[in-house]
Amino acid sequence: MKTGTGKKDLTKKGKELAFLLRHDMSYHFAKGGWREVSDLTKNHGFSKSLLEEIVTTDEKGRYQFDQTKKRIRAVQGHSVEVDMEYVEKEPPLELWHGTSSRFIGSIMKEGLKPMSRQYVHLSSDPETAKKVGARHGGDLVLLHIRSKEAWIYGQRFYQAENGVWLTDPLSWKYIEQCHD
Ligand code: HQG
Repeated sequence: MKTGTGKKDLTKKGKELAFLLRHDMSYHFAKGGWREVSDLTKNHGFSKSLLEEIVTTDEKGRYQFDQTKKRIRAVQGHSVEVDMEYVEKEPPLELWHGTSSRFIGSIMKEGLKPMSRQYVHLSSDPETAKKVGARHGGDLVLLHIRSKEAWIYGQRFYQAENGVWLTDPLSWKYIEQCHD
């Protein structure tokens, strides 16, 4: 007997959930970025079991329930202005950012900007950064970030529950393009 949601449906509802938890300007998110599960079940066609399935199977660990399972949130990636209560954290020596060659001129002039999101997103390994960069099409460019040095000079870093590193706009001074 077939159980659970088909892979295609799960991907579609996952994308819808990403929008509802990161980008939905019509919703007033609670501090921490939480949204009521009851709102998603009553108004957006999610069942509790579907939400559980998305949270547990999401390959990037994008979502999280609170302890009571009455609220759910995305752990990073927001465009809506919400206080995620991230705690500042000392970063490792180096971090990575993958992007498209068409953005490079501007990045090396203006630094990395959050663009439509609340923070600049960085990866702790080059392989992950390459996957992130490949989403943008064009020629992939891998950037090496001297994160510890930036931190020493006052740059703030945070780490989301799924391991993604976040920072405020970052000067080009701490960024180098990798050539392999
Ligand atoms: C670029 C995905 C021009 C930046 C991933 C990036 C990640 C500039 C694009 C997460 C710039 C923004 C975030 C500047 C930055 N001039 N372009 N000054 N500064 N850019 O998608 O980092 O699947 O908002 O290089 O896995 O690609 O959504 O950021 O190419 O963790 O969970 O502007 O999104 O996660 O693109 O990806 P994005 P991102 P999810």
